[in-house]
Amino acid sequence: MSTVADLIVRRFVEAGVRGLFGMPGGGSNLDLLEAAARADVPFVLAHTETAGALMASAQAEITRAPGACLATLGPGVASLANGVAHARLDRVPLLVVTDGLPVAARRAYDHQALDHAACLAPLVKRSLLVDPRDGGGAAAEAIAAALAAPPGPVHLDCPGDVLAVELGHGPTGAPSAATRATAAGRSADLPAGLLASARRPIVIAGLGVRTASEAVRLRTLCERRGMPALVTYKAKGVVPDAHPSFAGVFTHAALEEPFVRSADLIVAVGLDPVELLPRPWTYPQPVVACGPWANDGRHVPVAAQATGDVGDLVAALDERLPADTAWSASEIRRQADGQRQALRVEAPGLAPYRAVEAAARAAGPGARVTVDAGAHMFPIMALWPVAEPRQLLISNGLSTMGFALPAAIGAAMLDRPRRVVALTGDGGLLVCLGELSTLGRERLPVTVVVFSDRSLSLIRIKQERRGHHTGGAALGRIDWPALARSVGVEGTRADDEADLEHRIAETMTSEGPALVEAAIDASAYPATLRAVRG
Ligand SMILES: Cc1ncc(C[n+]2csc(CCOP(=O)(O)OP(=O)(O)O)c2C)c(N)n1
Ligand SMILES: [Mg+2]
Repeated sequence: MSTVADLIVRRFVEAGVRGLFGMPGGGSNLDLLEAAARADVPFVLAHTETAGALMASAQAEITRAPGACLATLGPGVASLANGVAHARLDRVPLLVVTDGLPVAARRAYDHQALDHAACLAPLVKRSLLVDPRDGGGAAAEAIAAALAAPPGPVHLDCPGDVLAVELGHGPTGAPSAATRATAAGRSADLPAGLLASARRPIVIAGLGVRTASEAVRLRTLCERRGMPALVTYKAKGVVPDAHPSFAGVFTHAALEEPFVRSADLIVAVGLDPVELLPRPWTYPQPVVACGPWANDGRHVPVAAQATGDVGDLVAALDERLPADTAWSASEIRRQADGQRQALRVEAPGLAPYRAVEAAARAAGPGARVTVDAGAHMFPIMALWPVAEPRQLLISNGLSTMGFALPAAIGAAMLDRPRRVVALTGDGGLLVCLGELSTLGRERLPVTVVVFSDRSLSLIRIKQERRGHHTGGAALGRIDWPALARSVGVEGTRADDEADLEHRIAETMTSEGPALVEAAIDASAYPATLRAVRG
């Protein structure tokens, strides 16, 4: 005899869910855990609900199927907020299952009682209350809503007594569609005349174009006509850094601006303005946009746009763009090299860019990598070469700290032999420090590289620019290797480039988790930030 919990888990598995993450409470969460164990769905105990949501989101980004996390009632729901916010603004299909008081008690008591749907309302696409009579309908509905373009988080609230209800052998609702359905690309909306008359068109690829086959089509489109492509942070790898059309990263900042201005048409493919810095769009060139969902034009005004299957739309662009463009290969290479060179800011000690390049050499081209928010992110995003979409994971719509380690844990759970490198600031690692213990406990193949500067450097720079005191940005002394070892993670520290490369390379062949502290010299960051953002 199966229960409502079994049915929910079955629906999740049919949709491609590969694990369950979070901090359980004592009600319906426990029925879900039992059902997950019966179905061989691994559960990973996280130490904050937000970290659980980030682990699940990383899996969803990689598999493109939904991720799943759970939380208890009241404090669990409140503690989910930042992880669910990431799924919302980074367009991740996440299923968020919460516990609750039994149905009859819901309105009778105040202890731990919060209005779950209201707490999560600004963050989720939908909130559904699970009712045992609906035969699993809520789970199927949640999956469909999470995957619908643009993908995002959906909440399933499970009162304490509903998941253990036995279903008998009666109807169990229709199975959910396991894959996302994307409407065929409406290529008729792409303006043939505007596209055909371009002499210097550029592509800006964003988070909406991230399947391997879409990426191949887009690269071919650019290659054929010698057309440059910039990628947003979440689209790193769509056009690989080593590709002849690669012209650098696009964050809507000073670094790429002169190059973008030298184009006569901007072709935005899967570009979602959620990834762009909040500055007015001042480019005068027409923007032709295409992607799986529409651009509302508030931030990036579009001359024309088409939505639907990105592969279809890229094929339509291929028919409409001129066979040849006025770009030269050396011009594109100069731009990509120039961007990298601008980020190579020296410092008397271990310059952050040197730490990034040493880590990238040690990790090798195939490593999956996760990146946190902070000053260290700038040289990483410009200098870490990425060959495939979703090989590098970052929170960029939300840009939250405390992302890299939980995301690396979720990613490592998917294909264990493949090592994941988590690149994080010291402040960001402190935000999710409990997950170092998760890493040690689960013995996952993750190398955490801590850009250790005892400071919230990005904030400190902004304080200095204003002539403010910098006290609030200083971190206390931390013995990172000792801290790592205390929770079962191998820990070492490196003070120079060669030592860092060697120590990271050593971890790449070990089986268990490791942390390498890179003692970087943060004095390079003010010039780095100026180079990127002006
Ligand atoms: C949850 C969260 N809180 C605050 C911020 C604002 N913020 C962005 S970067 C940063 C400092 C990051 O410090 P650290 O991780 O040490 O990286 P560093 O800048 O030193 O490289 C802060 C506080 C944020 N993005 N996310
Ligand atoms: Mg720091």
